[in-house]
Amino acid sequence: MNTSIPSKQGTSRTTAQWQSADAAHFLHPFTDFQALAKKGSRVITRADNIWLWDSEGHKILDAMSGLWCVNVGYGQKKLIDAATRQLGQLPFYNAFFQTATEPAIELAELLAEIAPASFQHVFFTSSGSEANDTNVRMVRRYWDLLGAPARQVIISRKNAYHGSTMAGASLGGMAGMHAQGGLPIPGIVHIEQPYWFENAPAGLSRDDFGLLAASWLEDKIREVGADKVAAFIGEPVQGAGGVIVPPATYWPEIQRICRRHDILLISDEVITGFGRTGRWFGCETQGFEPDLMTFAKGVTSGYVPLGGVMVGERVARVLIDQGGEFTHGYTYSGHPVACAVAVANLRLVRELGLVERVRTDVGPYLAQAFERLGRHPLVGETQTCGLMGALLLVKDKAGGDGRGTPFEAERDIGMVCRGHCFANGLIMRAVGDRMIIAPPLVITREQIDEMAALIGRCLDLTLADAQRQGWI
Ligand code: PXG
Repeated sequence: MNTSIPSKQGTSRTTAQWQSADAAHFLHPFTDFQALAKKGSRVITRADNIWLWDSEGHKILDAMSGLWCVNVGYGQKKLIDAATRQLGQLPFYNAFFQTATEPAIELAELLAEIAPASFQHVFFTSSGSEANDTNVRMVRRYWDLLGAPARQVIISRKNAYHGSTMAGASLGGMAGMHAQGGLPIPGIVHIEQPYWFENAPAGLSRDDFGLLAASWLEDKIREVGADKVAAFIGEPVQGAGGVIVPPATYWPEIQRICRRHDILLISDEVITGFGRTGRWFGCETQGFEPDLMTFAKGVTSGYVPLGGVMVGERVARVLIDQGGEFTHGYTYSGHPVACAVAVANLRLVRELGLVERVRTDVGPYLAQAFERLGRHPLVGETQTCGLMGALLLVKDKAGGDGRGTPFEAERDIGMVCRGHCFANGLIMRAVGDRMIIAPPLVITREQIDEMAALIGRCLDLTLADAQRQGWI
């Protein structure tokens, strides 16, 4: 019999005991193992709506929806019931060998219904990374079948995030990731990102910069040779890169360039999918029509792992009509429990009208709140798109050529600010000097006010630190 007495938070060990077992055995993702072992993890024990509680009983506002995924918020009974029901009825069966399960079929049908009309097919994976690996194999297979096997190269962007597998990390443009393990793999090349603050020449309007940044794709296509390029991949709004919303001119021009050179266009919707930007998919908000879409995270609101690729008609027709066997797939492609949760989740998103709510209500409300935060002396620019937002911390708002003077990199001002968020019951991400949020889509206006007040307080504390240290 287990005689240990639960602590007041209802867990069976003290925080120190959890931390010591964690340090002894658990290698965390994207973590300096030694530094974390010394410091000790924060142990999250339960959650409800937009709130988390840690093992010390602290209540925390989760402005990151877990990791950009808990779109319907925590504790949704319909998702819990769907998982429980499916676990009881059929916890697993595969989709290999000419079999299928009911939830996987139902989800494929539902995804085809909510996606833009040209998307009638889906390939399931368990994560966004696996889905992007699928994209690499699928687009190369497509060109092979069309008698153009030389079309192998995939063009992506610096500071993109497309996952952590060999192909996912290669498609991504994170220098720190490429520095480990001999990446990128062959056949993946990168162009500069459409980040106005860092990459726009002085004096250029945002719209003109959007066209310029898109033209870098055409330059790269010419350099590689169009007959060698399979696809271009991008996030409609860069997420992990710092919530970088491109100028409105960017994506339509990217689409024109892809069409001009007959290159497939992949929209990585892992973060932007399922309502985050105020449409079902981010490409709809940004005004382009991709050939393939990567999804994960919000498809189940993160309750269980699931990802996949939505395959548009252009690619689907070739793979289906003249493809023969596509030698690719995972044990958990179409996992019945994951698919059952996804079906319940997407129905709930519909029932609650969350996509519309982001577009017409809480999205614009967040934009206003961020505009006000933009008046803070530390904030150089603010950007939002639906329920994604970024605040750029600068040393001098009026400096530079009007865009603001950045802090010296060694100040790590984003981490200073993130520390204050941690200590004040708010989870925000720091990407360099950009402080970013992506709260659950169920967040209310009152909760946005509460979040903005917390952000304001953390900005004040950060400013006080910077002044005390003589950084400004
Ligand atoms: N594409 C995009 C656009 C993503 O944001 C992936 C692919 C990979 O998905 P999986 O499920 O394999 O993780 C992602 C994941 C961060 C952070 O700190 C972002 C992600 C993952 C982990 C951390 O912002 N995005």
